[in-house]
Amino acid sequence: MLVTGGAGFIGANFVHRALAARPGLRLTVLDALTYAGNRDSLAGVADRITLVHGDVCDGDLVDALVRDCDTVVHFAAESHVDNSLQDPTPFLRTNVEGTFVLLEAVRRHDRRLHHVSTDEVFGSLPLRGDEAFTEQTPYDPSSPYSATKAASDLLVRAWARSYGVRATLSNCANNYGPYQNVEKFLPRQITNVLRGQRPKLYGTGENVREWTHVDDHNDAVLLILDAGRLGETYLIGSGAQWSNRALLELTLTLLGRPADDFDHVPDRPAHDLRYACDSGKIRRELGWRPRWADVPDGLAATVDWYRRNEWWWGPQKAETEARYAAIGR
Ligand code: NAD
Ligand code: TDX
Repeated sequence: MLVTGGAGFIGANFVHRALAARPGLRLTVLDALTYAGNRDSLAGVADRITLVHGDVCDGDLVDALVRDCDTVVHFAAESHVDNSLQDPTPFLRTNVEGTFVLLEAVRRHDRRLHHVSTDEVFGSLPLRGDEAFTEQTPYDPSSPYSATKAASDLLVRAWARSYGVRATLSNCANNYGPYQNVEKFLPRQITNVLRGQRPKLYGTGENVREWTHVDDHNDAVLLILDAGRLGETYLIGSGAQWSNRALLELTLTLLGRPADDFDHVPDRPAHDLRYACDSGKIRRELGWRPRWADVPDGLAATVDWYRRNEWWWGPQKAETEARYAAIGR
């Protein structure tokens, strides 16, 4: 198996999970080790994998790696909305061109591909109401990040239809869990509190996200690899919708701080109001169920992980907060 972006948050958790689930698996990670990639996330399994430090846009390298595997799981991406608003260039390159390069290699060598994507491609739902995205919802991305993910999804669908590439796609809701970069909402707030800094809430904090534990996401990916129908898209989400404000208050409480001990900062431009996925298809067809359906339990475990693993997140923290300070958030 070739895992692109396997030194990132979801990819590294996937590598751990896939090796545990499939003891004989031979696994290669292709990762450019950008600011978001971290060898330390793979420390416990370093002797069981091959880590190739390289770029998914490098056609010759990708061709050789794809030729030598049966299955490709594609996580590699630029993944942070705020960064995409500051400079979209690497998003176009990695998310669009990188997926194109991979698709061409998969096509040449007739390999199985699973493409990992996000519910952000569908845009924003109204704040109130119980509407949710489905596999049929038209794409309507708001940010440069989600627009490039949407483009990559459409390339995968077209390569499956036009060339018979054996591909599946998944669009998952917001993930949380170990090894998530401290630029993202929950790790940023948890590590702020652990460092004695006040958490930062964008705008009013009424925006709603559906929080899915990274292990539940990765179990879904493993199920799709085993039994997903080729050419199909599967939406993945725990069903647990939380406003940013409510989740921040819970985080503060878990860390023993008053629930209102945070700062409001200016809102993100084009800030999507609400995401929610109807994951009925993967539940019905593949029997997927989230094991961490209860966010307070999953968040408590995640807070505990960040408490115990400052060696992992400490080196990223100052630079990340300096980037936020530069944009006033
Ligand atoms: P991440 O930013 O933590 O990790 C991305 C990884 O890709 C890093 O290891 C980075 O070094 C690597 N990478 C970046 N550019 C590369 C390049 N040109 N060549 C090779 N490797 C490169 O991201 P994540 O949160 O783990 O997200 C992984 C995937 O899951 C992305 O495709 C993202 O769109 C999708 N996704 C994320 C979430 C979420 O909540 N984080 C939810 C749904 C879907
Ligand atoms: O400091 C913050 N304060 C804050 O209020 C940060 C970093 C974020 N927020 C808000 C913005 C969002 O409404 O919290 C919410 C979550 O923010 P992010 O962690 O940046 O996630 P989001 O923009 O929702 O996108 C995430 O989920 C979908 C991932 O980063 C994407 O890669 C994934 O595709």
